Amino acid sequence: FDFKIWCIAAITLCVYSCAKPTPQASLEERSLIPTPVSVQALEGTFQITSNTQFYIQDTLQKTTVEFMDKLVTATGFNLKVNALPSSEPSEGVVIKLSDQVSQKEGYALKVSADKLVLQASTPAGIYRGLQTVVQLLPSAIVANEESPIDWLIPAVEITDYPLYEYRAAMLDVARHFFSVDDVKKYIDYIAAYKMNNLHIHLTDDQGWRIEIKSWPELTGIGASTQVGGGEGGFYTQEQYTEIVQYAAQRYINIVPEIDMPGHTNSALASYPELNCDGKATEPYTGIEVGFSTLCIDKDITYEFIDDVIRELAALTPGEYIHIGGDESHSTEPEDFIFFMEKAQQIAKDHGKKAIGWDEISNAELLDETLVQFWAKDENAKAAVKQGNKLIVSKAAKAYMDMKYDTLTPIGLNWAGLINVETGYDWDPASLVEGIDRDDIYGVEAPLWGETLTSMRDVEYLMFPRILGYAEIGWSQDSLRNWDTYKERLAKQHHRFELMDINYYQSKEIDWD
Ligand code: TNX
Repeated sequence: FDFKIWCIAAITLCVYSCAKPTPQASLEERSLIPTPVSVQALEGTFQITSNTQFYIQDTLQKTTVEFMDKLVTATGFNLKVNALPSSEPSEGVVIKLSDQVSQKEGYALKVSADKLVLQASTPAGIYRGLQTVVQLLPSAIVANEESPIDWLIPAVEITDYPLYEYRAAMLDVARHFFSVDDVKKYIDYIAAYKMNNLHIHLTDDQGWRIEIKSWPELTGIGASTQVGGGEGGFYTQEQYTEIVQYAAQRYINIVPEIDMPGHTNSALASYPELNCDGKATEPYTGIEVGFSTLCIDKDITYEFIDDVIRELAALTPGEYIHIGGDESHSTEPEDFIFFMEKAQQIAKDHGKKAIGWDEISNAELLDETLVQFWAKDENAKAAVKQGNKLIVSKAAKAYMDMKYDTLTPIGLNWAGLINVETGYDWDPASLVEGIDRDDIYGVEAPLWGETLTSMRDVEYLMFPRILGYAEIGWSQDSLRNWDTYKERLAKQHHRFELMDINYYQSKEIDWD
């Protein structure tokens, strides 16, 4: 009799467990971009079900809310978030701060069959780690709707931290204006790949895009045009603050740029007194550069930039304000130097450090000024010689507005064509002789907007190259390799499609 019961029990057990094995996922089915410092595959698979318990440290509720929302939307599960108990639970998802991770944005992730533990020493590190968790989940996690699939995460142990402190993209909202919602979308895109700064090019010849209360015509007149003659637009100070806050929730800092003394026609058209001849210029809707300059000899010029930087600094929590300095072909060289030295000091007076395009290293740099290397090796070297650090954005490698190939319908080609491989396969620390990793603060991929009239256009030039720039900034150079990157990138297109991203389907990639 006992034997019979034992048999029945054994058979029942077997029927249940053999007929319904826990589904498995393997790490090969997923792809991580940027590639982490260390990834160790483990046995087993973690499954998120409607019963999975989430234990999240109190102070991390805000950091994890976007992730939890995504998870609830995609799984359709009514997931529960619990406080983190003092003795760590033996199963479920645990997200907590811990001093076991030392790097500021680093994180440690351990996934086993029963448990997922994500830890970091800062909320930013947790946020970066969550982007890895999203990539370890099935692609359907990024969809804005429920999918009835098994939510599997392959068991793995990951330690990770960034190579460069500053990893950024730039959006030019001056040549064509982009709305607050568009900018938020752009922020979401770069946040997914662990970038931590968004540089917004707020002013140029064709448009002034930020409200400055002490100089209202900047937006009254200066904002009313764009390339091709459209109606332009600008952000009110409240809207700018909304962008800053949206970015901050994703641990992204905003670097606002007021480009000067060139690229200033929109200001010169708004206020006659800023012109040396006292006459306002006409609004400009073409795409030439180098024809405009603030009047270097007038006191009012410095009152103007003092007001602009004061108001902008008050709205900007980050350490940096970008003061431009590129292509000032209508400014005398000595005037340019005089002006850029003053502009750095004005930024400093308002508690900010300056960033300037590489021409700025012709001037005497303040110790904390960063130089954005886009054009000339000599300028980059001159900056390093002065002891200043670089943001590397070399146009021929990192300009997302360059066409991929001759058939690309939008974009420019003055710095050459940048296909996916060219955009990925370079090292910022070996571009210029004598410039090493220690001279480099970070990497930025600018997207200039002369030819971009919609978010579809933005997406087309951004995807997939942005993933490569994110990896260049984050991943150890010794772990980067075009052949393996290409395979990882090939797996990402399902996500682009689920998000309705208008990506460039490069023939260089065997899209899975
Ligand atoms: C050069 S890059 C510029 C921009 C243009 C861009 C187009 C830089 C600092 N200046 O004014 O928009 O080329 O690629």
